[in-house]
Amino acid sequence: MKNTKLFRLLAVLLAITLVAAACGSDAAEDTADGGDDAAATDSGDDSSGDDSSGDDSSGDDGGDTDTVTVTQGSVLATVLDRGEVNCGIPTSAVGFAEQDANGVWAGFDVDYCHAVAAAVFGDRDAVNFVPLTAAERFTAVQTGEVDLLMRTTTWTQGRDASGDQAMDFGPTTFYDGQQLVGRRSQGFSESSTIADVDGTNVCTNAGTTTEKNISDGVAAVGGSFTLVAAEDIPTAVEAFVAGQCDIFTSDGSAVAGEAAVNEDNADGDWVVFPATPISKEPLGPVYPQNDSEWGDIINWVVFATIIADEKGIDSSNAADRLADEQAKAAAGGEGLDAEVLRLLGGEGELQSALNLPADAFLNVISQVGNYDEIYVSNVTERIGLVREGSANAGWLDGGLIYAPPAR
Ligand SMILES: N[C@@H](CCC(=O)N[C@@H](CS)C(=O)NCC(=O)O)C(=O)O
Repeated sequence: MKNTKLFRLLAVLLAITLVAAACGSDAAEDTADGGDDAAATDSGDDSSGDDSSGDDSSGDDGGDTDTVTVTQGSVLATVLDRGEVNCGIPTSAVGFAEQDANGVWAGFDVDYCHAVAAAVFGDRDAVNFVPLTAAERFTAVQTGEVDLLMRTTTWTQGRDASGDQAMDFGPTTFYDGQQLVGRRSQGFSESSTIADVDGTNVCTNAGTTTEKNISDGVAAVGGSFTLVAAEDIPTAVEAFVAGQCDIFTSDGSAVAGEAAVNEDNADGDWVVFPATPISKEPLGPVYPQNDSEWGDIINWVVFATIIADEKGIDSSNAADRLADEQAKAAAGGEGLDAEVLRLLGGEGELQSALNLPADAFLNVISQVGNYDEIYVSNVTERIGLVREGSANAGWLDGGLIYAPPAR
């Protein structure tokens, strides 16, 4: 940290220019212009046919080819120098990132931005939120516009691979899967399947795995459909509400979130299907490629929230738990939970070894909360999804939320 200038110099030296797949906004603009332009009848191989899909090897987010400057290394030094974390978030995703009338952001992804700020600066508010559409998000990581992307982003092989994409992925914070919503009055029910998509108009947002999955899935059952790709989820839902689409599809959390906030529109007529999602959507942090120092920080902030949850440490008791463990250590160690002591910075150099303050995770938990608090306050209370029985339960409860030990 003392070598801030050196780090910055190195960052400049390491900045390399790559030809990368830009996330074209064409699809979104076309849709905004009139919907039909963006629609493409899907009949198999060329899948969605939307502008954002492209045919590049990078996966689902290509399109036009632009030159972007990719910064590698020294993100921590840059962030410390700036005094805040630039954190990319959804423009609007129920329970994950929503802005109130005063401009204040809240949500599951927003809280993980706060958590990183609390770890680095001891101040959950040392964060600058950068709302990004799905099509914009990866360029923002690759160019260094954001230090961290917490934007309902699915970890895929193509996005993670070195090369054009130039990004790394952290631990999954939310295990999701793609679902669809249709209207009962149009014959859809809980037992509808992907085969029932045949012949329909389907709304979603551009630049997503969502487009690819629905295209692959419908083609695999020999069907075809018309994709209406909007710039963002609210626009896609508006089109569904207006009857321009028979089906709205997205990550299950977004489908459930939109059903929750559109009760009037839904009026009992909306039905989510199929029961088992059509894809795996492991959502989590994304950051610039090849920066182990920064990647380790992001990863261990996430793990700290999970370990705290396992240990029953939350925002109301973290400081007391540290004091208790310190007292036990001072009294000879009887009853001591050494991992809690280490996690909260009361012993050892674990956080210092990450180039963070020793009390970094104490600040994360006190100022933002543990995994369960973050999940419940945003996802359960806003959308109605519970952890119990889902992949987002802790590993001891049959779920997938798991962290390596703080040792
Ligand atoms: N997880 C998928 C979909 C991402 C996505 O765009 N999700 C929606 C719903 S969860 C979203 O965040 N919308 C907010 C927005 O459009 O800003 C991906 O990574 O491609």
